Amino acid sequence: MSATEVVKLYGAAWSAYVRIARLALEEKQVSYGLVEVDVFAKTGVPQEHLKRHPFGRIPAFEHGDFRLYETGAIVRYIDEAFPGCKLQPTDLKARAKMNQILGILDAYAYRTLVWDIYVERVVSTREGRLANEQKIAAALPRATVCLSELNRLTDDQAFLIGGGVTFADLYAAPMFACFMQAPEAASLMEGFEKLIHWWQRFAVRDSMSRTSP
Ligand SMILES: N[C@@H](CCC(=O)N[C@@H](CS)C(=O)NCC(=O)O)C(=O)O
Repeated sequence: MSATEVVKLYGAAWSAYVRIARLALEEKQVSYGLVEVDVFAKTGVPQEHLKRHPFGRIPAFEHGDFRLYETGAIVRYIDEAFPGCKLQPTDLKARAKMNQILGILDAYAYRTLVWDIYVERVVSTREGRLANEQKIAAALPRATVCLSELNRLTDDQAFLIGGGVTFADLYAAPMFACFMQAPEAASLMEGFEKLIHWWQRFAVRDSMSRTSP
């Protein structure tokens, strides 16, 4: 497969997972097209999208006639198929810590920070519906565990792990871009200085402005 074949990402700009894949493409300077898919359409997930992603999620990815879904598989493929900076540390322990952070973000932080806090507080207001306060209150202690663990695991160098961008930054940044809009974020982040500094540096990166929803 040639690195010059057309790259397409199917999804929506608002999606945190789509943004992770876009950040990988941007950081590797791969040109790609974003094809809009509305997985929350009143008529359900479009049939043609279910052929790309039988679980009806976004993103789905194409490179020439090679198709993939699941963000973890997509970003690893992008990193290995295209030239440019490497997004996975070569050092064994750094790579293990990066993978641990990805696990935390996938399994705990996405649901807690994005759905239970950001969507419930920020998106609900935008859509004119009442926030589910119980859901938010239940999420706060879980959010503290997520933030405290991310703060503990980060090296406090230029990026979350080490001196170069890794998947850890690409996964965390879209989730933080949502979460930090919630008024709850300011007090939840208090004391997590390493994480605060990382976010201040990463939020203004070019790849972040180019993928801003
Ligand atoms: N395990 C999937 C998760 C992707 C995911 O949850 N995407 C969200 C948008 S950020 C989605 O498609 N939500 C639609 C739904 O929940 O029905 C991946 O890693 O790609």
